[in-house]
Amino acid sequence: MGLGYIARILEDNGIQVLLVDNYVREQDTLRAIEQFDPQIIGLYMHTPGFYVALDLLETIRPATTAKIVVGGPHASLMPETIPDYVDHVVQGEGEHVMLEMCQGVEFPRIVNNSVSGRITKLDVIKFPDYKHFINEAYNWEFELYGSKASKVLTMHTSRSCPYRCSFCGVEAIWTRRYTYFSADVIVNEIDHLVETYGADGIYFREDLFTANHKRVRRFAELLKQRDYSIEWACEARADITDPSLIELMYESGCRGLYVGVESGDDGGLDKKKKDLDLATMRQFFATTNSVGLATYATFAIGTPGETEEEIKATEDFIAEINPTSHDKFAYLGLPKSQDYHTLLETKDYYHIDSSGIIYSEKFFEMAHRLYDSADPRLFFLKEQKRFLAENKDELSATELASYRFPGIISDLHNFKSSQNDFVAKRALES
Ligand code: B12
Ligand code: SF4
Repeated sequence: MGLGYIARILEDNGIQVLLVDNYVREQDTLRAIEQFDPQIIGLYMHTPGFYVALDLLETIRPATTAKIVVGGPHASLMPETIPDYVDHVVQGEGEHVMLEMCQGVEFPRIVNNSVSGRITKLDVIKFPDYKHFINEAYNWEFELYGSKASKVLTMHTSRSCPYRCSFCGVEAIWTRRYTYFSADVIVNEIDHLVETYGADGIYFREDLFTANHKRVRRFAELLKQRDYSIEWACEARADITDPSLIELMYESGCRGLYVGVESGDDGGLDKKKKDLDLATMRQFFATTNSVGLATYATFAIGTPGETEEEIKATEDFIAEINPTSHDKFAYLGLPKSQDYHTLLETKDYYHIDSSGIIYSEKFFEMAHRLYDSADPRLFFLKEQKRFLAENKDELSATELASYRFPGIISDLHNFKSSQNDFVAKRALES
């Protein structure tokens, strides 16, 4: 979506754009570059994709004289890890910097747009043009929530999150300043997606769609008044305690909420700086369950300082709140969250890879406890430890999986975990 936003502003200003998504479908990027012959190449980089992006950069650099620009979460967080031959690294939002760069404005190598460059009201920009995505093999469904919708289009309507969870890197990527499109503009865009592409579902994939309850209420009211019906799902916080808002969301077509619950212990929630208590979460899940609104609850387990008692209380709490589905993830130190800094201070890790990801001892143990023994993630970790012991290459788990050990892709066939199943399917498709 990030590249989609950038493409939109460039195209609206008469600049030709070719958008290549190697995540959904691995493509011959060199050939695409040769045919399109761009003056500027922009690359999205997030930390999990660091090694993949490096491989791509190393292929591209000798083959083109085009200016190469890297942006995205990893560029915002760890610009120092991006190779010197990259002409520009953009931290923060890319729309205006890329437009000005294409128009010939000169920039320093590292463009820090994270704080002062933030677009305060997103309504001033346009949503990505779906012509770039519509014919690609994306997941056009949201089976995770039991919905039968089959033309589910993704939207991203807000940036950042005003909260401060200790394991989360959002603040370091965006600052805590929450910006968003207004409800009216979102619903107008949905009108367009329904009319042009026959959309029957919208999946809001953003850090926190529901941070501003007033916006959510207005959005649901407007959508309910439309003469078409459409289903939607989003990432939410378990802090919506007003049952009338949850009911309204359901009536407007909401069929699924992706909720980070994280712990079943008030002390544990405090340590994770969740700024929520169990009583509020109980109330939230009682309402979603009574309304029939599906929930997918997630738990980051093994964050620094978490105790066995807290983990046991989390198990009990999952049974009590009864979400429609849930997953527990072993905490891995993605750069620059508060917990990440704690791990650096306590030195409680066995490896930091070149992208900056910290592998804590607890992570290794927790992954073996939480994931099924056939889960390929465990295979990645074991291989990674072996590599480290033999002092060979420095590889991330993801990298081991997708690039160095193609054979294990077949293991993904058997890999079932509600959310990651989609990721696995995507990997197989591409
Ligand atoms: C949709 C999504 C997914 C999808 C699709 C991922 C994909 N590969 O396409 C799914 C569900 C599969 C997914 C999975 C995962 N995800 Co995810 N995901 C997102 C999410 C919610 C939205 C992405 C988006 O559309 N953003 C909207 C646009 C507007 O923002 P943007 O992409 O950052 O782009 C802007 C700027 O960064 C910049 N920019 C971006 N590219 C470029 C390029 C240039 C040249 C320039 C100049 C600027 C620029 O300009 C853009 C417009 O302003 C983000 C959260 C987020 N807020 O971005 C997490 C996020 C990217 N995911 C994250 C993580 C950790 C994961 C997983 C590891 C989770 C897990 N434990 O399994 C996996 C990894 C899978 C993989 N290998 O990619 C982290 C990455 C953190 C990091 N340090 O990089 C994020 C940032 C969430 C977070 N807040 O921590 N994810
Ligand atoms: S985990 Fe969710 S609620 Fe907490 S800071 Fe990150 S995005 Fe916000």
